[in-house]
Amino acid sequence: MDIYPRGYDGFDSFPKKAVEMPPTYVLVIALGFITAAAGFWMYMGLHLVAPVPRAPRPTEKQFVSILPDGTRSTPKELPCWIDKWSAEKEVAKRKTGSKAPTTTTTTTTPLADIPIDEAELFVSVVVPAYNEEERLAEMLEEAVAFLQERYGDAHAQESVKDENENKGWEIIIVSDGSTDKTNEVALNLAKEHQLSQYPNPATGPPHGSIRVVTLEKNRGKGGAVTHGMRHVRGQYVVFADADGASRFSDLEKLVDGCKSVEDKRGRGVAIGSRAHLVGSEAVVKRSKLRNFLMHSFHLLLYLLTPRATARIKDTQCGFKLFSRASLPFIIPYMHSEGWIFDVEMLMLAESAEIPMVEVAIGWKEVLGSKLNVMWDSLGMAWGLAILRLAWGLGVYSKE
Ligand SMILES: Nc1nc2c(ncn2[C@@H]2O[C@H](COP(=O)(O)OP(=O)(O)OP(=O)(O)O)[C@@H](O)[C@H]2O)c(=O)[nH]1
Ligand SMILES: [Mg+2]
Repeated sequence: MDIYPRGYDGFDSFPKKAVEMPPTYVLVIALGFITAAAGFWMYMGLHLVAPVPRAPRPTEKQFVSILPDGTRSTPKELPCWIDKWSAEKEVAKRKTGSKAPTTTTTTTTPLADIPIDEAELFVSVVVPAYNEEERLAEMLEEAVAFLQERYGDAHAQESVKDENENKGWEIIIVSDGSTDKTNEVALNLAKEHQLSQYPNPATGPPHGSIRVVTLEKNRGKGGAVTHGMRHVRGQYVVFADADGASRFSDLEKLVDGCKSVEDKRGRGVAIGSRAHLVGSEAVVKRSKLRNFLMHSFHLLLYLLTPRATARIKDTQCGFKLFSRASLPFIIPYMHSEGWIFDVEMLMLAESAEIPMVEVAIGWKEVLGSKLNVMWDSLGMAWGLAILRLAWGLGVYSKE
């Protein structure tokens, strides 16, 4: 049976008269509304997805080291330049009623001039370590041997310090919620070195050249490095991977590079770079996928980051050095917990007009990488986009 009226061919429009379009100005207003709503929800969404670093827990502000008698210390309070600096900044803000510095005006605002505690030693090394019982000891051996030879005992007699003020070092190992024997390995090594290889100080503060800090819960490399850098005592601060991939003695090159670019306020950043190794056996031997992802990431960086950061050839190298004066312009404003934190550090340095220099360093492939090439690359691309948007749209600020 035919259920449609006679003459209906299935393509009739209803109503039969032509559809009237609204006037153009209505369309423009509607489009404006839709764009504003999309922008609003994107902005709100950004608030939800942009990482917010968790506050350190009380035990995370403590360290364990080896005492002169070879026993393990009880947990002791870590010095924390940033707490004091933040408190002073708050007071200054309230007094002057001035606004906190914003990205490009940082160098001219008085708040930015609040100094941090003076350095107590020449160089601090921050080592993020997540389940590194296998790889850490070798890295520490190399680092301690170099530091001790080049920068001497952290507790050297005053006269030795006077001779050469580039004296004293510390290593802060930030065990990032490790579930293996990372802490044991670090403390055992501290014990061996402090008791056998080098003389105990007759007087002065107890040994503490290697400090082990434990994060209760895994944060990610960025979180661990940032945490360690809140507690450094050095005039220069370098972070280095626990796998010992970078040649540790190149630290001296980083120090020299940093000194050569420092501004009048002593601010400078030296970035270890493996860019000169592209094309070498170590890089060529990597899988095609890894090299492809590396190039894609470089392109993304070039497109998404501001000029000075975009010019850096190797943003991801785990060997970067900061002068102490640079720290208050970078560390308090860090958000990234994962692998993309290096880029945030460089963007912050750039926004505060801190001079940066890339320094070629030696580097070797070390087995046991924790990087999942596919997933971590996607995570980094996502992290970079969020980071850029969050800084660009004011979700992150230097308040
Ligand atoms: N704190 C923390 N550190 C991590 C985490 N994953 C890796 N690391 C540390 O980051 C550093 C570098 O890790 P690797 O696994 O060597 O990764 P990578 O050097 O970027 O990659 P490769 O070039 O393949 O070696 C090491 O010191 C690790 O212990 C993590 O979840 N948390
Ligand atoms: Mg590595």
